[in-house]
Amino acid sequence: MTTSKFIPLSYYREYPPQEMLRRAAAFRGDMQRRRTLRYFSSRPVPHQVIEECLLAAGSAPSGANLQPWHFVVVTDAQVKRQIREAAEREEYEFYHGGAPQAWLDDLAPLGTDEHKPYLEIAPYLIAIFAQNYRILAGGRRAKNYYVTESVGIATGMLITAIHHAGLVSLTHTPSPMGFLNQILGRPKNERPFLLLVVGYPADDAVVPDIGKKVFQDIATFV
Ligand code: IYR
Repeated sequence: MTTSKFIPLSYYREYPPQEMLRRAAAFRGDMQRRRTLRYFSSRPVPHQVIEECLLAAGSAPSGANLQPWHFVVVTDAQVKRQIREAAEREEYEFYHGGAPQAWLDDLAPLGTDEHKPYLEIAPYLIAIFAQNYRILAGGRRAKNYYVTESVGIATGMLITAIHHAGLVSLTHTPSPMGFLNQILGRPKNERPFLLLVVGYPADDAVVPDIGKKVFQDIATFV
């Protein structure tokens, strides 16, 4: 058994209650301005910004701190085209008989279809992979824990970091997305989790006129 080593909690910051409330409310307001976008500009975004956002995502909590994620940042036009073509093939199936009518009805307010031009227009596609298991130094497999929860939390933090930086994103989930392993050369232990499209909004970007649930419908104090 390895013995654990502990160090003092030196990074924590407490705020006086009023300041705490001001911060919480300001953050809430800022988060409520985030919108998922489907209309991107091709304007370049500095690599360093994306790197900072990925480091923020990488600070997420994870099962046994095994950090079972890998982020592939795609900027190459050729690779983006391959991803768009593969995604649109899958999406065509989805929108033309693959998806049950009830699902298509639920999606109607979003105005989505099989056309995904933003996969080539946006400066960055971030393919997020979940590592279902680990390969140890000797080649043996070892378990990861709470993989979906861990990668979901990291992805949420990435979306938050991207918004905080002043960029927009789209959580895109072509299904199935096994083609991402093939195109991006990722190993068998990695399962494509989500494709995040990142950049500036197009000048004429629009968003669906939809809202979020009110507090009483999302939370209960007991
Ligand atoms: N993956 C498809 C369909 C889709 C599904 C859900 I659930 C959404 O919230 C949005 C879209 C697509 O990207 O069009």
